[in-house]
Amino acid sequence: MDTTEQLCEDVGSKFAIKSVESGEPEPQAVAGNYGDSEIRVLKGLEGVRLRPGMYIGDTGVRGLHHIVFEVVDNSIDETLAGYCDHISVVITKDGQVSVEDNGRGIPTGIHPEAKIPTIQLVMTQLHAGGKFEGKGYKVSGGLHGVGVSVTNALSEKLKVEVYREGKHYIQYFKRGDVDGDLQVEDSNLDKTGTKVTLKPDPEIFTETTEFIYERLVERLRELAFLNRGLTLDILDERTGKSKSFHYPDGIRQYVGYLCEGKEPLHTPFYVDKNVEFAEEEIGTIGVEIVIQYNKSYKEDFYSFANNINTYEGGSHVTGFRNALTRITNTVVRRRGWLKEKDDNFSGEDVREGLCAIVSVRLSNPQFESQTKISLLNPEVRQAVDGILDEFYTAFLEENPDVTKAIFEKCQAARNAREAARKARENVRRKSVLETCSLPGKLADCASKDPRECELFIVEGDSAGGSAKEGRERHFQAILPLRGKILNVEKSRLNKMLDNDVIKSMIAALGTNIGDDFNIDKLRYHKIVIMTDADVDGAHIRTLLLTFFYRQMPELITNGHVFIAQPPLYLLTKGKRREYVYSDEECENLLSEMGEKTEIQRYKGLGEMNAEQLWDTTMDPEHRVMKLVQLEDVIEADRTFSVLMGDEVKQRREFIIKYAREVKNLDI
Ligand code: 28F
Repeated sequence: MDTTEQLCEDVGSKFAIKSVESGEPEPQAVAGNYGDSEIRVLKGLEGVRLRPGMYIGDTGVRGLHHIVFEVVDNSIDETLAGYCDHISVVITKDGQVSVEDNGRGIPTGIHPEAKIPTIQLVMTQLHAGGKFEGKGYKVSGGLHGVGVSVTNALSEKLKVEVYREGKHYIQYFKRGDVDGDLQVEDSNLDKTGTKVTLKPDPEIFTETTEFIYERLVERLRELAFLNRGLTLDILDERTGKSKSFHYPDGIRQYVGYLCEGKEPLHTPFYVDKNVEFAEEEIGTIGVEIVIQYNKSYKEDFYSFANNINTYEGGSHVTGFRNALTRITNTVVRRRGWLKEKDDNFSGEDVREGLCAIVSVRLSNPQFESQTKISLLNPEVRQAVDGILDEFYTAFLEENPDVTKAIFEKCQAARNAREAARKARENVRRKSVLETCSLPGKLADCASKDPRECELFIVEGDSAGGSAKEGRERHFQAILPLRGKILNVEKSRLNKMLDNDVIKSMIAALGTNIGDDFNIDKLRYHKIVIMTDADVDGAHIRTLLLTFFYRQMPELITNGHVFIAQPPLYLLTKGKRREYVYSDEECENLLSEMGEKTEIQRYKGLGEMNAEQLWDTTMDPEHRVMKLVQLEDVIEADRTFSVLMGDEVKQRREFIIKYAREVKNLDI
């Protein structure tokens, strides 16, 4: 008999069905006669295979990695319950992934209500991932919160192993269905835990089933910072690469990592407390916050809810911002530094040079949507506000030197903002930004329909020349960038607008910037950054991405920014000519083409003629472009801070490390 159906009869409505945001009806829920335990969850995992996107977002690279994170989240739940301090991830030689934790091991006995082994229940029942007992399992991660059964459904093969009470249990699954009974053998290993080994289903992940080591590494590092004391290991057997993350001081260390390169003003403020709510549906909310000001002018703020990066903020962020502004103003007034006649500092004043992380844990997180990751629960705002009100106020009161430094920072920010406003008004009246004249260097396209228009921002005049010659004039525009564009991190708005390169770029895009940004005026829906494949090129790309991220973030969140991928080599043998885009591809092709193959390495775009540039990099039929995503930019932003920030020592180290490749890095 189909286990899922059997299960549903027995457990009935105990299983909450999470609403999905697609607006489509629930495929697996068939309403019967409520109250007669007649709500059936029909073949839940078939629904998952039918519409995987509804459960994991997409079936591309992102979704592929998501199914691993879903398994890791199960282990993290065991960590949060207090029973697991070590998680190991392995990418095997044959491209499978295993995740192992040292928790208690999924129970293997017959579940009293479902009447099948709990382990089988966890693996085959939607949303059954520990959330139904209530005891000790209150907080659970996972953006989609769908549980490991979804991973199971989307895996061609999956093996679960449990070490518990001196036994080693094994069960196999195929595309979500059990594949044989639960096996038991004596284990002479003195350990407990759960291990899942999975092979993603190529029928589902049609684009690729190849795991990217770095993608897993990034998430594991983040989880290690967010769960202090937990050790997360990863090994890639395909390459032998491995890493281990362990941060006893958790998010306090995260601040050091994220604001690497910036000179801190004080030792961080840190708090980790639970707030109890009388309402049973709310229960306990965990609030963990770290705050550290540095000498930069930027705000570095990261927020998490149940280990998920809430890029778009939400109630915890609102709570944080309000409380920070209010508390700072109250404390500096009480000290008499802000006089009665003075205005309060604005939120922006208070956040300049702030590096902070807010991480909350709650049992019933409500997220706004799958892409715009934002936390809704209103009670969290109150929890965060209350915690800061008590502990951050005390911190400032007890550390007058720190408070003084923050006060001076706020004042400098306010003065600068005032000066910038005046300068901007000046600029606005006479500047190129408001007139319709386009910069002289821009080779514009003929079409006026932004949807089909593409702007190539090209490094160097010579490559710019080839691009102009090679382009399809109807919809492709070229803006060559000469020299170094200025360092936006260290400059304020008024100075930035004096820069010619920045000015011509803003004029070409048509949107204006900052508060005046208007996406409806965007003249090109694709903006393609085309730089050389060397350190200088990477530098210019970082500058541009940082500029977009800080001044025109919607360009990035709306998916308008791309990075061109020019080839690295041209291989020729006889009549055969192949452009190659990576070192790996080059090696493979070389062995295929055999001896006497000629290799030409492209050191810069300038080495390609117009036709080659069109064929390899600009022709929509053949080119490869990388869509810039928020995560890429955040990493660029960090790199940028290291390069441009205040810490000279780190900058030197970075430059020395890459010195061999640098032509004329001028920072
Ligand atoms: C590699 C993936 O899935 N680890 C897990 C546990 C431990 C328990 C558990 C999991 C309890 C009531 C369902 C053990 N002993 N790693 C994992 N470790 N699930 S998943 O319980 C499942 C729920 O029904 C566990 C006592 N309580 C809980």
